[in-house]
Formats: sequence, C-alpha cells, structure tokens
Amino acid sequence: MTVRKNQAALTPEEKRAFTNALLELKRNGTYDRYVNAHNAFLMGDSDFGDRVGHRAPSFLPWHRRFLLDFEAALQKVDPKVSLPYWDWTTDRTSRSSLWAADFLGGTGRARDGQVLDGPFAYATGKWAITVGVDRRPYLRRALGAGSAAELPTKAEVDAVLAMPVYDTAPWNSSSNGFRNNLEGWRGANLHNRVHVWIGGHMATAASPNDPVFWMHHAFVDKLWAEWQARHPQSPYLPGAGTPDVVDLHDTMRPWNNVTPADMLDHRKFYTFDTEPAVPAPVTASPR
Ligand code: CU1
Ligand code: CU1
Repeated sequence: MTVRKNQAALTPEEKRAFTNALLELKRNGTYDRYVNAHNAFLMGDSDFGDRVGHRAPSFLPWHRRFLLDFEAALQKVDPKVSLPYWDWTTDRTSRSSLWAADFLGGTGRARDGQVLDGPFAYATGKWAITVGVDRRPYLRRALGAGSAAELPTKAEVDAVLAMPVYDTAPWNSSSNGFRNNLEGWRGANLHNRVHVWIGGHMATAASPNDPVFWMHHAFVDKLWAEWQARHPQSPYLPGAGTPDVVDLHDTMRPWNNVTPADMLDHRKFYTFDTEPAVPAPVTASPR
C-alpha cells in the first residue's frame, strides 16, 4: 500500500528516487500527456473545465483521480516512489528545503523567471517545456513575487476545515462551503493562492509543468481527507439530479467510469504518513 509522505521528511535517497522518476516520465513522453490533459481541461473546453476539474464540487475527486493516475505512472518507473505532499502552512518560504538544488530547485531569475538550478533547470537538457502558454521552453517560477505575498497559514486552513458543509448551490466559483473555500475562489483563498505564490507555470493552466503541482495537490487532497475525518456525517454534495454538475454518482470526464463516490475513501488507494497504515488484505499464498 502506498504511503504518501511529507516532502520535508524525505531522505536524500527518496528525493532522488522521486525526481529521477519524474525525469524518466518526461523523457518517455508520459509527463507531457498529463500536462496536456490538465491544460485541455482549463483551456480547451471551458464548460468541461468549469464543470468538472475546477470551480465545481468535483474539483477534489477529479484531482484525486488525476494524482492517482500520475502516481501509478511514477510507480511503473520506480515502485518505491509515492507522491509527497507539501504542507505549505509549515514550509512557507523560498528558503524551504523543497526549493533546494537537490530537490525541486529554486525560484526563477528576475529577468525571465527561468529556474536555473536543480533537476528541472532548462540547462540540464532534461526538462524542456512543450505544453505551455507560450513558446518559452524553460520552467518558470517567481516565488512570493506576485500578487500573493504570503502562503496560507495554519489558522486559515483550520477555519476552512471547520466548515461543516461540503459545497452549496450554485456549485461553482461563487459557492460557499468547504470545497470552494479550499479551492480558493472565496474566503481566505487557499489552493489558488499557492499557485499564484509560486508564479510562473504554476499560475497558468499548464501548471503541472512544475513538479511542485503534484506535491501541492497531494496536500490539498490530504486536507480533503482531514475534513472528511472531522465531519463524518457531511456527505459529498450535490447528491443527485443537478444539471451540469457532477453529482455523487455521476461519472467524471475524461475517465467516464469514475464517480466522486468512487474517490471518497483515499484509504482504498494510499494512506498518509500521519495516519495508521491500512493492514494488507489477507490473501491465500499461491504456493
Ligand atoms: Cu487542476
Ligand atoms: Cu491546482
């Protein structure tokens, strides 16, 4: 069973295994298919994006499944790898070990935002951007330099985790409730603000070009699990019969065989290092 760990607790070997698996997916073309899929959701068909992956109740189950697919691709390269999560309430400056040259590399240079150090710097020849908002081929960041000067705080996260209702009509970026406050279109602005704080590619629809995308969303996903644990009586909403919105048992594009209900229990797929491990199912040994 996969255990997702806090990125700050990874050993040097675990960091290397994770970044090497990312580089291999980039080399074999898998990585850019994921960037393309995410980009298509936001840019290709606005109705598609608005109603499924973002600005919608299905924001959380959609990204849970997207991350699961990507993690499975990483594990094909190296079965020991899992998606680390980045707790941005704790590791909240550009001096965090997350941004060191032995992990993700640091912020971009002032002139053009180009990331110059670490495994994803353009000069390594291993991380050319092919799916972008323009033709610049290098990964860009501007940590804390944009309109989001500070990452969300623990207190801001706790206030959102205390919200008892998952989502509310009209089920979009104006809704009140846990999902939209976490996604960030209202209130303290959690998830969206982190994209803007990083800047560069993370502030665009092609955000998965920056590997920090996966670690940011792994933490957003963990916050959903924490919210569920705190509000065990609060269901995913809407339940049924809502036009143009993914109800509990409606399928989500692009998979068409996955519903939010299928995604509600993350322990079917992985656990976090902060919770007890799920015991392996007892199976008859083959011989
Ligand atoms: Cu997304
Ligand atoms: Cu995001």
